[in-house]
Amino acid sequence: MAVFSWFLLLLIIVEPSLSEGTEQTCCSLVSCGTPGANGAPGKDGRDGLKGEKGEPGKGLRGIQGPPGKMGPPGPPGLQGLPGYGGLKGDTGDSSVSLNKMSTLERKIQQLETQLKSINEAFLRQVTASNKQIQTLQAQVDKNKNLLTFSLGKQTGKKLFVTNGEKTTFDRVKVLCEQFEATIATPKNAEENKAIQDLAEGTPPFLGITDKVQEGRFAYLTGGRLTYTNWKKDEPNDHGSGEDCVSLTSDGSWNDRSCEASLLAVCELPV
Ligand SMILES: [Ca+2]
Ligand SMILES: [Ca+2]
Repeated sequence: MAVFSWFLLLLIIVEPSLSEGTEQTCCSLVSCGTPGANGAPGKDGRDGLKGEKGEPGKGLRGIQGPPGKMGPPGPPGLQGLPGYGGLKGDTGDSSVSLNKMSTLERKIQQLETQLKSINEAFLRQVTASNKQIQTLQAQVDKNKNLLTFSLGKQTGKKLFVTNGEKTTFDRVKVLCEQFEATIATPKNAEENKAIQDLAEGTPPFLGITDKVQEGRFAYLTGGRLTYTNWKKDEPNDHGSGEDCVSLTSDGSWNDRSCEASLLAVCELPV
């Protein structure tokens, strides 16, 4: 039995090596056995290589969609070449042009004349305004200086004022001139009393000197004295000389040095 089995196996192995001519003999040998049942299908093989792109299909194309949104503006283009010059115009009528020119020139001259007149009038107004401003400023300065003085004493047509400052004769003269006043100069007993009351015991300078001629006292305007009230034994031109005049506390006059520091009293017309 074992020998028979080996014989059958030998036949099966030798069968593929037989020639076609011997196939019929071999089949007769195989058909002799019972055919085996079909085995189960094998596993799927690996994916093959990708084929070439096929031809476009022959179906209907879809409808074209709406246009997309407008994109951002592009950069400005290069400047174009200059255009050609225009055609030469027709020659005008020389007589009409000259008339128009002369008319225009006359109008321009008229306008220039008017403009010049306006400028001159404007300058006159500006100059007048400046003068008015200067006048007003001078008045303000005068009143300002006047306000620095105490409320003075008025008698007759004069107002005597003082700022309480004690200084030299020349300085008092300048102070008074700053607001168009002069140094207090009594021309009668009433004015003399008004200055005395205002001074309140402090001797003031009077607008009287003998600078021009020693011993010959006169007003600053040069006129001779029309009223005097000298103290006894005055004027005496004491010491190195006394060419100015002051009012004493009792209202009498005394010649004093012009460099002394005495009260500044000015008089103003009212
Ligand atoms: Ca003198
Ligand atoms: Ca004296």
